[in-house]
Amino acid sequence: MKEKLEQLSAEVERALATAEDEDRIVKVRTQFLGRKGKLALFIKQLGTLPEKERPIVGQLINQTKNSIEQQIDQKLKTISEKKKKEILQKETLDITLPGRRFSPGKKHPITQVASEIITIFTAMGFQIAEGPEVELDFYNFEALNIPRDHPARDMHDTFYITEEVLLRTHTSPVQIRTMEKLKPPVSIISPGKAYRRDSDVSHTPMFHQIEGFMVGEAISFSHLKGVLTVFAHQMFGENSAVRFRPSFFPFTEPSAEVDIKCVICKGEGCRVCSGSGWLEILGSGMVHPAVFKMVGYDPQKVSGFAFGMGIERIAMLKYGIDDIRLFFENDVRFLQQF
Ligand code: 2NM
Repeated sequence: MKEKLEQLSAEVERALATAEDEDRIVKVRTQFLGRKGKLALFIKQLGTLPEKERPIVGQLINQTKNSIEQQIDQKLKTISEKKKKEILQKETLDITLPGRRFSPGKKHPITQVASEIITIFTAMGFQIAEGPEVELDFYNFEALNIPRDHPARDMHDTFYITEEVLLRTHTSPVQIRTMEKLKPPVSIISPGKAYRRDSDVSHTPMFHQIEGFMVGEAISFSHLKGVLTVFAHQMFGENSAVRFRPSFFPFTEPSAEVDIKCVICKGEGCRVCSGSGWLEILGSGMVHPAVFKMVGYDPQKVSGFAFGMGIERIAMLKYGIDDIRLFFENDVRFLQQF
């Protein structure tokens, strides 16, 4: 009996030697220690032994049982430690490796230039006004002294929705709406989108504008020159020469366009400035008395200047960009440069 129990112990040892995972070891346990296992057969035989031998053999069986249990526990422990080691090895994190690069987004160049322009004017005391992009013919044209037969009202320039409703072709209607609401003195800029049926290297059907006006009791052309010269210098550098060239707009009289010395050729004359040595940056003028009458201002009492510029155009001149469509393609290789 004792020999057989020792054989059983040895058998367990051999079975465990080839068992490499927990499932197999659990099977070994059932095989030897289970209710119908090999050790159970010994316990069953206990009853057939002479009464004197029973306690001794019983003890022997118990010892064998304990030894088998120990062997199995030991093996389980070894396997679980081996597994843990493998997991640690596999999940090793090399904290000396460089991190994943991520590039933070940035503002669109048009937004950046718009903010710059807005900052320059708000620093000079201008307030910001906004208004609808879908406008009435009255605010977009009529109130601005643009007569029915003016070419700017041509179907080729304006997106009409109905006969009286259209997409604003400039942000001037915001100025009209503001003058209707506020009494002078008032100085406002109106940044926003404008729409024209036009498309080439320097025109897109939607573009951005900033217009502005300053109206009060004795606002003169000198104020216009002073404010717009400050703007040109802050936008393009204190050294950029500025000139005021006579022009025409239905809503201003007199009117002037503002040029700066060509940023490309410094005035020598090149392809960008068409050989003139100058670049137009904005339009301006003294608000027409007819416009004041439209908004209920007395042209005998108040005067003022107004101006308007395309943000894309300013951005193109500032950064030397020759195709306006680049601003609308949203190619990150272009956008990342600003
Ligand atoms: C320009 C040029 C000249 C302008 C005039 C007005 C208003 F409403 F006050 F009469 N707003 N903007 C104006 C004047 C716009 O853009 C080239």
